[in-house]
Amino acid sequence: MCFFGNTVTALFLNTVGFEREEFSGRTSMVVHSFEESRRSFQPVIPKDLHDIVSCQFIEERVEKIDPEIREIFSHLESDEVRKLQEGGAITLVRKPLRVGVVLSGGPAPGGHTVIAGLFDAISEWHEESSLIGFLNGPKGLINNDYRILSKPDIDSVRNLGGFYLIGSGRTKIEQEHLASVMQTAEAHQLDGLVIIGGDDSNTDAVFLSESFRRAHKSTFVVGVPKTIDGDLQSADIPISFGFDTACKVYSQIIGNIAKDMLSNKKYYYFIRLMGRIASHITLECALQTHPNMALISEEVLAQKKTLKDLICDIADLVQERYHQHKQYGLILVPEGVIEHIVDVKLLIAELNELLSPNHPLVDSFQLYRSRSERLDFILDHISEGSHRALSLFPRHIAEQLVHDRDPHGNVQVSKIETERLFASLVEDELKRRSKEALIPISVQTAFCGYEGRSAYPSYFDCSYCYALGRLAAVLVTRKMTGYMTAIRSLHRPVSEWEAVAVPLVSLLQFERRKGADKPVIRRTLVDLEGAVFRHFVEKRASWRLDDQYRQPPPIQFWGPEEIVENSCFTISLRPT
Ligand code: FBP
Repeated sequence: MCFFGNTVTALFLNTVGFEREEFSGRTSMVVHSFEESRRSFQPVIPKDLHDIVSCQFIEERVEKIDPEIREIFSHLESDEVRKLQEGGAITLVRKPLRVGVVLSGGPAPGGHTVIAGLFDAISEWHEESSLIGFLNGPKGLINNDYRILSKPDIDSVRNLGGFYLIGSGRTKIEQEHLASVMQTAEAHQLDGLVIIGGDDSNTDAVFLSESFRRAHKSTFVVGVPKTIDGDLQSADIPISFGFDTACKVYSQIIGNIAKDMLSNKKYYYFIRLMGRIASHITLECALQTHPNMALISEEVLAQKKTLKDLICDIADLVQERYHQHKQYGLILVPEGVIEHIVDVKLLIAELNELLSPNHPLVDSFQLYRSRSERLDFILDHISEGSHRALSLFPRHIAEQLVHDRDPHGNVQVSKIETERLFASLVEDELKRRSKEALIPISVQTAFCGYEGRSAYPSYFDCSYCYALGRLAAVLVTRKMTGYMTAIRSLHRPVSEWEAVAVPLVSLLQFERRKGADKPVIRRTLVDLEGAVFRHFVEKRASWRLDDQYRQPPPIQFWGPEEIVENSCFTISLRPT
């Protein structure tokens, strides 16, 4: 029976259980054998991470720490960046380890592989070591909600996407939670606690390591750089894991849309891409797909563009292309751009202050229950400039700006439909401009977000994540606390990648959060002087009117080396 015939039978004769079973059996067999091959894939291990027993750290350099930050984290003495080297005459007592692991924040492809790397390495250290997974993010740590991870558990998720093995969450570990977390660590007699997360989660990690040290507890806390946004970087951290895969997934989608657009030549596509603050994802996807325009939030900010300026820029593009008889085009919009537009940025800063717990008006604001009443209250109490900016937004978007904050106090830009906002404001602007003849525009919008976060990790992310997991285990065995795992030289073959421990305190800076200045792990924005952005600037003028769209292939895991093992432009153009 042909597969198509079977599908039709299954759809129409759905009372016939046998047909349905056969149909679903075949499809799940494909998924099963694909996943089976991925599960049995063994990533290449960088040579310095091969033998985790005899390798040793050497001091590479001492970082300069802000004295105020140093004072807050006075129990985390070491400011040294340390590089791992294979071999060494060290004699360590190898007792079984008890290590806790938490996945924190949004999923990023490769999280399961980090856990597999960690599990394998602690088992190599001592076969009776155990890995305790805290469930659904930091709240699992606070509530001691956990699961002991066995080898079959780990084997079931090797090199698969998602964070579902133990779940994730965005709970912030506040000061009042520290005692509960310490109780949890005590209850499990944890030697190590590995926090896999982005800037906010690693901020929690550094506060936790300080608290453990201050209380003379021997739980060593290690952070692992995760986020598809790619903004957790430093001189030693070229990129966070998940970025490579997410960009490849989005680029494939954008490339497909571009080919569809070119086939019909009737739509303008406004595609919003994830990236809460930084535009690394949009920049990478632009280099991969060659859109007619890609906004880069950091440039928008540097050029102090207002919302009106941006809308006029896009309308100019549409007008120019129209005169070339092109009534279609591709525009990429980073979700975070909204916070970088000069008038909207001022508005958000004012809203954040007004809604902070210590603001005198916050109690009156809380008295209003509905989103609409609360927006009216805000409109009555903000400055004239912010009032003007807020009034430019359709009401439902204005409400999102006022209300949606995550537990860390960030505006939830993934909920703001910037692509629709821009598309409709550009339509209005074109109408306004047309004195004699209307410049027609027909728009389609799309959001590339959640579908990239739990994709099957690319070959690059599998290798990278496995190495990060192994390195986290090495840090625990060396009793190093308050460090982030870093793998450098990612542009080289995997065997030559370098493993480094970076003090978390060296990544901190003061930022305004919930109405107060707080030390937080800094996000790295797109460097407008850097090689990646400069490359984009060199190319973008030719993409504007000519149609040079590129359609990147789907992620391949098996096949020719140059297709499987390639990493993104963000790595290859900027060797670290
Ligand atoms: P992390 O920084 O936690 O990795 O999350 C990044 C991100 O994917 C952003 O790009 C996006 O704005 C946000 O998560 C969406 O978060 P949520 O899952 O809470 O909707």
